[in-house]
Amino acid sequence: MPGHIEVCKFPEKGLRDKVFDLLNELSGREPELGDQRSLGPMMSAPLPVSLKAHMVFLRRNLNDPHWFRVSADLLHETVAMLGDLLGNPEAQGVSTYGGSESNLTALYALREAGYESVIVPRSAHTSVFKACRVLRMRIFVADVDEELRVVPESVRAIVRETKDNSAILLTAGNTETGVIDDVRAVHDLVPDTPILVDAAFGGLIAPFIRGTRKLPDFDFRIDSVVALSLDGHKTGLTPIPSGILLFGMEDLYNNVVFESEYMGSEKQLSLLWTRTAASVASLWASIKYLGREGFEKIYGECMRIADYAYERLLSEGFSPTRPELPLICIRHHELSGIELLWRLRKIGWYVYSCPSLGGVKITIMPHVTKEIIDAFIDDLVRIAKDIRSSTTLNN
Ligand code: 0PR
Repeated sequence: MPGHIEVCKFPEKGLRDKVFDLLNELSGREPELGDQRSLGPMMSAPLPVSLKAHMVFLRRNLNDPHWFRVSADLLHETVAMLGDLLGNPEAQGVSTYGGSESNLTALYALREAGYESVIVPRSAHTSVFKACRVLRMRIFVADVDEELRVVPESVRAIVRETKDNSAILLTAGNTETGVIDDVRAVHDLVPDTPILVDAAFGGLIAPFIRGTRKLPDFDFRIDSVVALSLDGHKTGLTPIPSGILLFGMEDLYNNVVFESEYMGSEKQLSLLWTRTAASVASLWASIKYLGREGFEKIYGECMRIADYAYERLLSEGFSPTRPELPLICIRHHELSGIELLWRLRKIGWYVYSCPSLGGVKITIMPHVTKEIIDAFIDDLVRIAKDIRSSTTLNN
């Protein structure tokens, strides 16, 4: 049984239909992404229409466009809609499992184009560091400010100092504070260096809340942005897996197009061979179902709740980061973030930390209501009081 350390033999006889009951029992024992108490991950429950699309296209191979023409068309339509949203209707793109595979694929395409190193802010997602390790690319780490946003001058200094042929990778919605790197400021300082944007979190939120608040630019409207990734399973309300990597330059895209002679004359896209079309069908369905109007409504509401959480946390004596996207790192000047985190986890709050700032991270995704936030902050305040009074007693 999962969760037990024991030798598990390959069964002699099948359990037949009993496996259905076993599955029900086992899956009831752990939380689901998008549960009420799931506040850490940048994930929510999928839209029913997206889940349906996922199930329907699960057994279609996106990497065999000869037989699965419809699936291939869904990819092209999804890429076109996202390119339109993000400033380049001509963008080409591939499906990925999610943010990590997008980062790996984008960096691979750049490495093949002759870029042997990459400059990344300290706040880039760990999958970027992992990808560079796999690809044996050198990493130069740029400084970030107190919100963990890249310091553009630090990037320029690295470009000037290094003799390497470097590219830059920036984040639109980083993992710990959710802020968007000022991609335009970096472009203005080093206009000839190509920029990849990891918009796994912000790609499908920022365009929909821009009307009501000022956000840094990060998309293809900036000349040196050559690739941009975003995730359906983070903010497109799809099941996992669902990532899209867009390329603004044909040469880079061609680096992830492969021959597949034995399967016919069609090309293979991206780093995997067999790939379920569920990933794109689910995102295609979410976009068609919601449209711009639907996304604006959903993420407008997430931001309203995030602003509410920010104000209430301030009034309760915490030091939250101001939410640029619906994500907050909560700190307290006297209390350890790690202790808060473990106490919250102990009572069932599925939260993560923001280790660079020593706090607890919450993401206000579409399943998170004001009532959930109030219940969470009530618990947080109680825990903080508890820790403080036990520290006073011990002294
Ligand atoms: N880029 C950024 C900015 C990310 O925050 C992440 C993951 C990735 C790339 C990697 O994406 P994939 O996980 O799709 O490869 N951020 C998620 C988060 O912090 C990771 C995650 C997801 C963690 C689900 C826990 C979890 O239950 O929410």
